[in-house]
Amino acid sequence: MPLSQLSDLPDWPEVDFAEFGPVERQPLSKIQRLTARFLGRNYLAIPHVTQQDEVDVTTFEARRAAWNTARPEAKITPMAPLAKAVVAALKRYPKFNVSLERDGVTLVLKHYFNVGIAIDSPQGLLVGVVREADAKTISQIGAEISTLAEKARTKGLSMPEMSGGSMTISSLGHIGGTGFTPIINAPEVAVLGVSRTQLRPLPDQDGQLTWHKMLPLSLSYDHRVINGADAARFVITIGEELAAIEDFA
Ligand code: CAO
Repeated sequence: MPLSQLSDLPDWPEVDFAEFGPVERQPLSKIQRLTARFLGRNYLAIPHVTQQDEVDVTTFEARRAAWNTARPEAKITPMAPLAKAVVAALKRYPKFNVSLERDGVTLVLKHYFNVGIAIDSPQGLLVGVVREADAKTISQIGAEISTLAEKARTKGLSMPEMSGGSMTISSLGHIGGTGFTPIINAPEVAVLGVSRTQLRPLPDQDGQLTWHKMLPLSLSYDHRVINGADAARFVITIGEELAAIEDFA
């Protein structure tokens, strides 16, 4: 279709569903209505590409399990270490910690490291922001994510609690999936999707198969600002950073 015809899309189909069987109508919640508008805009306005990869979390998961066994009262899920790993990757690849201004030609380079966390609430999807994640420990970030998630699911989050992110993490790892294509939370330029850790047999140097825990990561990025090679390196860095974590305090 020629570009000039993009605005010449057919009208949304108007269907009498009752013709096919019993139906009922339900309005979207306030949050769903807002999210639908923003997600729709971001999906249409940003040229998304999603880098799909798996990082080896065998060592990371062994250390996390040992930590959680020793301190069941201070259990750590993968989210807070992932936020720390994202901060490290943002430091290494600052072109991910930017926003494109409305003029489309000016980049805002951010010197702060605020990580957004997508939270599934009964009213809809919300993103709570952990500010200054670079200055916080994994435990502190974990506690903050729990507080944000609890608040999002009960009272909802205020605008300041949802604003100012450098980049967002959206995890479906507690449910399942092997990959997905998350939509960028504009004006951020990338979002990290996390799926469920999988056990995979992989050949070692001698060709013997050994079991590895592999974490599927899906990094959607704004291709106006970020190139595929950068995205591939960014995801690999996250794997390296997770593997380097020894202390979950
Ligand atoms: N692989 C395997 N298990 C995982 C995992 C992964 N990638 N990520 C988390 N888990 C496990 C946790 O370790 C925890 O295990 P235990 O019950 O054995 O302790 C369990 O899943 C539940 O984790 P959780 O959901 O309570 O906590 P979390 O820190 O992983 O996530 C939160 C918190 C708020 C991010 C999450 O609950 C949530 O709301 N995610 C939804 C995000 C979403 O809907 N995104 C939208 C996608 S696109 O529309």
